[in-house]
Amino acid sequence: MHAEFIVSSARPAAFPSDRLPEIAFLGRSNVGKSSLINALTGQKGLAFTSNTPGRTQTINFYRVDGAFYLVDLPGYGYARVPPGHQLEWKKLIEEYLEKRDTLKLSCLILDPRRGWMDNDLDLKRWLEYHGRQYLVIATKTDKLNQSEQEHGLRAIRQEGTEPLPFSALTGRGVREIWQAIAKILQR
Ligand SMILES: Nc1nc2c(ncn2[C@@H]2O[C@H](COP(=O)(O)OP(=O)(O)O)[C@@H](O)[C@H]2O)c(=O)[nH]1
Ligand SMILES: [Mg+2]
Repeated sequence: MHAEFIVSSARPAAFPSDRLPEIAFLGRSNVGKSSLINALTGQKGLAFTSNTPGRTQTINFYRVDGAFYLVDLPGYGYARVPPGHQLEWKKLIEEYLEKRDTLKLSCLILDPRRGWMDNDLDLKRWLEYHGRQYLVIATKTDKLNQSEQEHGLRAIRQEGTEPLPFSALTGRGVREIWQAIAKILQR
């Protein structure tokens, strides 16, 4: 598999226009979106990861095998971002999620230590309202012991979705996520 960075932009006019299918990754700042993309592709430096969240207000497109895109969306819910930026974030994300007709699947990434936060739930309801297909991923499971994991996953199920357990550190869940993506791309 070969993945390559294509473009980072906040302007829809600059997004790829080759109409390949897209798989988007959504979640709070610092939840682990970029790490997940790196783990999926097996390319550590592909998506930019950082400990200073809330910086990226652009949408990053990575093309895999010239066949489809993995799309890293800007994170939300970072308290230190000024309110004006949160509005910009909302506009950018909602426009992408609502209008992008090449979007086939949205992966909503949660931290099972925190479970559903208000912004996550807003996004989940938004995706459902707009009839968008989505997959919930519980990441950083390596940070939890067995009973903490069970507790965290159970709390996520309360909202009627089965989370897919993942760890960028151990590679747990990589195969299952690819299976879910392959199923969508086959249609
Ligand atoms: N232990 C552990 N740390 C992770 C995992 N995924 C991400 N991280 C760390 O969490 C921080 C934020 O990750 P990043 O991918 O940049 O999050 P993003 O803001 O959602 O793109 C980084 O320090 C990562 O190394 C994981 O599965 N396990
Ligand atoms: Mg990131």
